[in-house]
Amino acid sequence: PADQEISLKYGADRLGKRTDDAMRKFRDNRLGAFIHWGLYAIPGGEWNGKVYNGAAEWLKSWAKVPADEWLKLMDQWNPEKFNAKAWAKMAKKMGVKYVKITTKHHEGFCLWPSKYSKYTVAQTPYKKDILGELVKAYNDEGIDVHFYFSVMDWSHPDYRYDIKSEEDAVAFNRFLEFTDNQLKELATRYPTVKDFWFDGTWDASIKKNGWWTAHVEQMLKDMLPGVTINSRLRADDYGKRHFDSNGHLMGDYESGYERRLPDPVKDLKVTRWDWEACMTVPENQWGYHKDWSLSYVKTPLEVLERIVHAVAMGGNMVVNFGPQADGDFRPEEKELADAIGKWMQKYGECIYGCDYAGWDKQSWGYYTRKGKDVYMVVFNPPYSKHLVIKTPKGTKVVKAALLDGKEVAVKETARNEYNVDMPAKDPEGPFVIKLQIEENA
Ligand code: JFZ
Repeated sequence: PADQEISLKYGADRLGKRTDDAMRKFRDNRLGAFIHWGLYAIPGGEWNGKVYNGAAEWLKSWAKVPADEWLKLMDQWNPEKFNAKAWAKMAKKMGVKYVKITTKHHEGFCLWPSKYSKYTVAQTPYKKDILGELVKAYNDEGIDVHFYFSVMDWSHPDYRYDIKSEEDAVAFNRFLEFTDNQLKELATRYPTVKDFWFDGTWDASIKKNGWWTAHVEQMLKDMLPGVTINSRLRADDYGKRHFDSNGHLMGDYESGYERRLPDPVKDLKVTRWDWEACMTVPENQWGYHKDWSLSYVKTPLEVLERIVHAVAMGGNMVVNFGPQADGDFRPEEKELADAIGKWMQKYGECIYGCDYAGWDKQSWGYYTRKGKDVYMVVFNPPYSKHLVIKTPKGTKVVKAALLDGKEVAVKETARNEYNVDMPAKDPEGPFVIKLQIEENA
């Protein structure tokens, strides 16, 4: 109850989901791609002849490379095969409705010509504004652009991990001002940006400055009406992150699900708020790593299952790509984008604009729902050839059909229990059955 809550200056600004058009678009998009591209793509996980297994975008840290030495990689930044239009076509073909781009990762290198930093694309042999080219190309294909932004910045002398002295406080305040300037610059230069996804906000320095995280959210919302902001930015008065000290989500959507997903039976609480998960294709490589044999690499089918899993629980899924230093994508990523695209082309109706259905999970797969349409997304066809479904009280299934309109038999076997037949022709791979229902029957 509200009267038992503690009062917070920098807690949640709102209870419950946002219902405006911009948020609805964010939610309806459902499938996105992540692009992690920075200097780390050049060494690709190898430094001085040693290959590191850890995430390639963290190589500077694994190999203990000093910032000035790391930033010399800028002299080699010349992605000759980079073609923003080709990237946008690839995304379109994959069926993603939005792309999240690393404007600046922890290393501090900016994909746009920021006037507040020396470490930008403008100071490389390539010179051109990569971010600007991408925003235009994606938008031209009707794809929304979201900005990833790391607050933690290894290139900046004023960054602090903690505030332990007056000197730290002064330096860090300068750093926060620099960050505000960069964010204002991004919002001004690229006003079609739909979302800011903050990262690198876990240090004590930021947790002690919860006011600043609330201020940044407000600042961007004032500049860009409708913009969405992830929960990872925020810390409240007590340094509590994502959810404030009263347990309320801060920002517009939860961004804590990373390389993992909520349990489809036990974690149904996530259906009460908006959330977005993101995933890597190898175990944990966001930036380009030259050796993908060092960890398990998910198959397109496994990626697809995670996409459906997220949507079935009212979340979005963002699949990561780590482009090569030459501006092209590795073959595995091209194949993955193609495979997902082929499936989305055929079955996307059960993803875009869909939400949690509210029906009990069955072992054959997942339900999604759009209005009165309930979709069965079948990953594990049972030997019995009968797909068991259990409907909520008062809900009747009157018809079941494949997305091409071909009906499949559905039989009531008990109260609120049905058997849906497998299609006559083996669909080979995950397929979708659309149910026509009657409620309060
Ligand atoms: C961060 C970055 O450090 C990483 O390089 C990548 O950009 C990823 C998308 O975000 O890594 C995190 C951040 C948060 C969690 C885990 C890894 N988390 O909340 O579990």
